[in-house]
Amino acid sequence: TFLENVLSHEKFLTGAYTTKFIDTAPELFDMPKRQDRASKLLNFLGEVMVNGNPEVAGRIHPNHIHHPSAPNYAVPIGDGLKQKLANEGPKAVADWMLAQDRLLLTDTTMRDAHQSLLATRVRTDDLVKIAPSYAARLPELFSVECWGGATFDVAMRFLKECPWERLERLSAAMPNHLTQMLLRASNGVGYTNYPDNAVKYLVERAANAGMDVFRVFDSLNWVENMRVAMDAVLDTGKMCEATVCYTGDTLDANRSKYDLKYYVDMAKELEGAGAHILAIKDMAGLLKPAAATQLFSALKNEISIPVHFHTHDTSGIAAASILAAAEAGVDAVDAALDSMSGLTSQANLGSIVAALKNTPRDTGLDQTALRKVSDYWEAVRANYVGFESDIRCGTSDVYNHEMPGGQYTNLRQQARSLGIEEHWSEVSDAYADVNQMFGDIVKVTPSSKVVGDMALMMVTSSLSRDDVENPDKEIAFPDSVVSFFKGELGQPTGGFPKALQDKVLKGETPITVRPGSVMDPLDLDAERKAAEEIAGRTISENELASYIMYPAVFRDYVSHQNEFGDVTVLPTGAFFYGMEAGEEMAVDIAKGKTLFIRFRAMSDADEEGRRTVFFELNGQPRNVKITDKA
Ligand code: 3PY
Ligand code: ZN
Repeated sequence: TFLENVLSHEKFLTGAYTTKFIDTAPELFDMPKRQDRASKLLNFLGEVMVNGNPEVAGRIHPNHIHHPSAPNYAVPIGDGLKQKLANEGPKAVADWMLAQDRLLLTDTTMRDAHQSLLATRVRTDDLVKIAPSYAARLPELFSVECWGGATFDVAMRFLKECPWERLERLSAAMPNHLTQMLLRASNGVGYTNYPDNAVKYLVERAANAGMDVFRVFDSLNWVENMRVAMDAVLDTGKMCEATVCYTGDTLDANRSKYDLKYYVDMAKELEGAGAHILAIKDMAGLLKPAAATQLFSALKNEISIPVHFHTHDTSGIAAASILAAAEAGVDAVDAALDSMSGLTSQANLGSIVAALKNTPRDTGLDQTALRKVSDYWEAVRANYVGFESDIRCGTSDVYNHEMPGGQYTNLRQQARSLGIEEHWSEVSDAYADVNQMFGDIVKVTPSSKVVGDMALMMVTSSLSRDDVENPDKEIAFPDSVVSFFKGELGQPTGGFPKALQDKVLKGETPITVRPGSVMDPLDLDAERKAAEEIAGRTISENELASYIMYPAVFRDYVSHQNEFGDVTVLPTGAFFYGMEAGEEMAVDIAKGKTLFIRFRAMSDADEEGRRTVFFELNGQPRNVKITDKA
């Protein structure tokens, strides 16, 4: 009620009100909206407690819910590279990188590490809570990778969160740090080519929401297909980190398609296209230490922009390649905080810092602060146990199948759901066969999905490579494979294997030009109208970008939001698993507006199958009725 609002108002409680209080505090009147938000949240919690959150159905639940808290600190936050970029521009940041003796580090914990270990499920609440510690205690980091890749899609699809709010909140909470994202060039943050103006719109919105460093890659290393995204980044004044994806083995003379010259030539082409930084993206973790020495020495000789190395620890020896790269003069590397490192994730950041201590490439990072932040992630990770894979150790099999770290656990999960997990070694062999059959291609989202789909199909249908290549044997190729051979992801190095392409396309003519060049531009006004129709309200420019990337996911997301409100405000334990009887939590639904929610009890189902869930909301009893679907 109005009176309650007055009595609980911050100004009233602290005595900081005058006779004009009511006129100057319009929020006193927003009762229906506030009620409404509270009711929606209680309905969501009731749903989770009666029927379970479908996102964790059938998954292991944590033994007990952790309440991770960020370490205390009292350090003023000074200016950092974010200010340098804003004030002096991207070239100045690149020059600064080149002038450093120390090895620069990007922390990937907020993006790739949880994408690769926990199916990308880490929620905004867990990310934002630790962000101030990054700002205060880890100012020496080069950047914080916290957005893009699969996070955009998963935030909306599974976590019912707005990816844009995540970015804006992280950027605000780390005002000194460069934020970094992974952008799949013309595939945006999706799995397929988008029209050029859609890619440009996404990049503009991201820059506007606080994104600083755009790592741009193409899933077939086709530079032609990277220019639209690169130019869009260059136009925003932010940093364009153009990427060479690493595959094969430069040490192996029999894998000559991807030799040292191939990588150096592509790097030069990207430098010529205006990149501020060059990334070597070793998404599967195939770059061996001796090859790293060779590659980074060559790159440091041949190009004049800083070089940034990204790899995965699937083999268990990523750190050896990182230290070799450091020795060879690489400017920056990616790593994940200790408790989120290893296996299909990045190498251990704290250990790299320790290994380089008191050497010419000493990173300058505070080891105590790193340990504290890692402790936080350890507690966070425990709440996501249901999304862990059961991989326990590094595997040299990665040099055989060459699966990206972000795909490996995913594909294993898919194999499990198809009932062929015991045949995993067949899947990994099929994956390697498909790669050769498709002409030895770069495998990274979305080309990796094409190879994965085909490999699963072959194992579930007991097809060999000979069967697939046999012109007389009818094969029902997966849609992604047909699209790949049509040229819809672009052109692979060395072209498509002709005979197989003919067989897949059954006479249809593939395109050989850049897919974006034959797509009509999106009519943004029409898209907006369609999205607003779906949402039943006006939408923001950022939401328009969400809709453009994922129309169907956006529809489900806004419908969830209309029913339950903004569930991002809930702590992770409550979001996935509900509350314990007697438990109380404080939920900040807006600045200065906190709900105190206590769960008291739940009734048996009545004759209509409905349970009553008894809560206290700010001390007052509140019940919701939820249909038990069991
Ligand atoms: C992604 O595109 O999401 C990746 O992580 C590729 O490595
Ligand atoms: Zn990666």
